Amino acid sequence: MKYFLSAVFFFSLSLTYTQKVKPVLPLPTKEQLAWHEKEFYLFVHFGPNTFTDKEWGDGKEDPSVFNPTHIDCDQWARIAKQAGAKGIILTAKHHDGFCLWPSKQSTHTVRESKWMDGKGDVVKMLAEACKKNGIEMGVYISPWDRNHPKYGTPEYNDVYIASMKELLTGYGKFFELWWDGANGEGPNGKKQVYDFNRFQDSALKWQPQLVIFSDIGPHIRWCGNENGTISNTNWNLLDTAGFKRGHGAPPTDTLNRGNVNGRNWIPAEADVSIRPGWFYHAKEDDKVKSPETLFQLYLRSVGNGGNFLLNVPPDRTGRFNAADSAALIGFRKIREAAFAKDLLTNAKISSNGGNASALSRLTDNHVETYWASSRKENTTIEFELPKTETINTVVIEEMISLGQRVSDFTIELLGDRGYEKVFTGTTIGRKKIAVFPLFRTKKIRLTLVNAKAEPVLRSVKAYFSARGTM
Ligand code: FUL
Repeated sequence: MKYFLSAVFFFSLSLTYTQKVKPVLPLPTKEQLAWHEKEFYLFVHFGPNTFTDKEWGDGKEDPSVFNPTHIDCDQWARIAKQAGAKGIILTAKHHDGFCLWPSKQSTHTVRESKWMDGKGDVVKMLAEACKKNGIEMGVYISPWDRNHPKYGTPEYNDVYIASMKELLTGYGKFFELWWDGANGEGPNGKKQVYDFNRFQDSALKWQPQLVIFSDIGPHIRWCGNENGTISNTNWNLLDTAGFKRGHGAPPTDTLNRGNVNGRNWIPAEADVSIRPGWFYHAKEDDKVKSPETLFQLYLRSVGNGGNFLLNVPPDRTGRFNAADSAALIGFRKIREAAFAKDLLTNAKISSNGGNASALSRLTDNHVETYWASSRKENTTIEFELPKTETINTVVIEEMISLGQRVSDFTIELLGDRGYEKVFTGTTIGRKKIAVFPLFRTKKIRLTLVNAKAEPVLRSVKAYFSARGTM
């Protein structure tokens, strides 16, 4: 009998667990889903510019300028880990063409520098440090190369692919490959016609799990600005037919919001530097963003359903500067305090959207479980807290493995004069962090006003955080 009952229990569990839901296309790949879960990771701009005080080197710099005195990639990875970042994307090659590894395709590399008598390899050092600290690594390989003599000729495409091959086959797995759209002139005064299709096919042949970033994907899109902010309305979908990288890309506003009925799943990544510049400049030591500013950027990137790529440039010693490290740790502390205690854990939940027995899936803290509404419009979900609480933050997640659906929602809180609307939102997607003025309440009503199909939510959480809105 006992076994029978537990069998019934598990059968009904799996029924609610696997509510039959028709996916809304397009869907993310499993690599994209894994990328969404990363939320926040670091960018590291490092190279000759660090030593010449430039943002864009011209490729004519003497390689011996690259000479960090105390390089410590383990410190980068350790601080990244302590800050809660899930990985580091390194400028293996920036526009100056200087390779941070001893590439056979170039004579402008660490090998030609005085650093470690030309025997150093920053890519290798960082790959080992990331592995040791349990975070992942990605590479930015600038297609624009202001040093390579072949730039501007068809052969440069072969050179680019050969350099990619060295990186993608020599240093273990990377999680992301980063391409910007810059296409300026090379040392011969010529512009290159990049063979991006061949670049892409080759990269995926060597590392099929890679997600590739550029302004139009194929896997991850630029969010259209370098301020680290994504629009409140953010579809993970984009139409790319007829568009090109760089100048031929869709308007930045479209990149920021995505296309509601876009044909491809290409979510937004928000890149920004912790300082005004991408590379280290001593004169910017007092311009490092504060932990509070970083948190506000997190709310406007991850909190609008995208990922947050935060650049932290090592200084001339080859270490993160103390000011940057302190800001990163402060940022972590604010996040921890803001999301310390989910006040919905023991809430009573009801809805007009059916499937009452599965509603607890919304607060069960399991990433694979979800609740699907039976109605396309005006689903209301009410959460009754065990006692009156002060709250100012609600975090909602859609089950994006089944497609992105919700286009309009509201949050109301029960006060002395009945329900009061505290937040009007549009899309949810991977995550929406809704922040509003402090409010004492015992009941929260979430209304999914409109959606492309019956909404499917992964979770709803509520918090009190002593932080204001931007
Ligand atoms: C841009 C580059 O031109 C900047 O120098 C920087 O690397 C930024 C992240 O991407 O395309």
